[in-house]
Amino acid sequence: MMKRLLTIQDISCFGKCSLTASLPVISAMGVETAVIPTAVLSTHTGSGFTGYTFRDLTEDIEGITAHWKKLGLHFDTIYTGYLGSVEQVGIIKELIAQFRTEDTLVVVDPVMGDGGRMYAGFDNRFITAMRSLCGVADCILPNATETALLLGENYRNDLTLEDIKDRLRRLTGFGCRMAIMTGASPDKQRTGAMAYNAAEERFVSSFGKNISGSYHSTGDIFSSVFSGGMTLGMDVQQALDLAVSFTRQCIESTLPVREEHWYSVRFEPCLGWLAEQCRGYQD
Ligand code: PXL
Repeated sequence: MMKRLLTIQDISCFGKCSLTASLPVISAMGVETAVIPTAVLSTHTGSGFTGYTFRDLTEDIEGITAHWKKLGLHFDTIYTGYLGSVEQVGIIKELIAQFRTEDTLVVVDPVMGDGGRMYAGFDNRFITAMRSLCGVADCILPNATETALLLGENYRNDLTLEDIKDRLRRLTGFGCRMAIMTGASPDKQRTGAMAYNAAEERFVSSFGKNISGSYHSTGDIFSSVFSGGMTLGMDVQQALDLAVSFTRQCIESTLPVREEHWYSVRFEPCLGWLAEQCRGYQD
């Protein structure tokens, strides 16, 4: 049986992030992907776009869930990303409780900000709600900015390896089994991700050559590959290595066209490679 993943995030109609990045990426990995859109936006809210439309879809979620319950659908993985409102976070916690079975992996990417700044539209109430969603997850995948927001600390861009380990330990205090810091840079040469498994008290990391600059959508792409990889049965090291390597390739593919492609990364030429890496894991 093909593995099945449900991802819950917005559709930014233009801008290649959240669903319009996750869906092609996870499908290319050979994992069946169902979606619940949390909001529809004309573009993402990142710097460079102003005047975007935003329609919150909170009201639709309970109807979708009720229908799916009648169909008896099962998901191997539930992966949440950008959520549209505080109220929605509670509804999604409920959805997870309803659909989770013993073998379901719940991945929460607490999308709230980057580069030390919170995205437009979020506030302290949202951070509190996101902490409680992190508490029901198996794995959470914050970047350094989201880590600071969740822990109620000031953002720092100079975290050492020991600082990263300290934050990961404290993040698992919310109740999740594993916390993974994405875009983690323990020194100027390397960027990647570091995971802490609280039950085993074990760290796993994957770093590649640092590429300077900030690239929109790479968090969503990283979380998608990690979630897809875990769904296929990779271990954490394999899923992290694949996510780090694919994300780096997407950035490298964007560098020559960065001026006109500032709003996201050019992931499309890299999908064939990703599919190839996953072939051996499919049933
Ligand atoms: O890539 C994260 C993300 C997802 N969805 C929306 C966003 C952003 C980041 O800016 O604005 C709508």
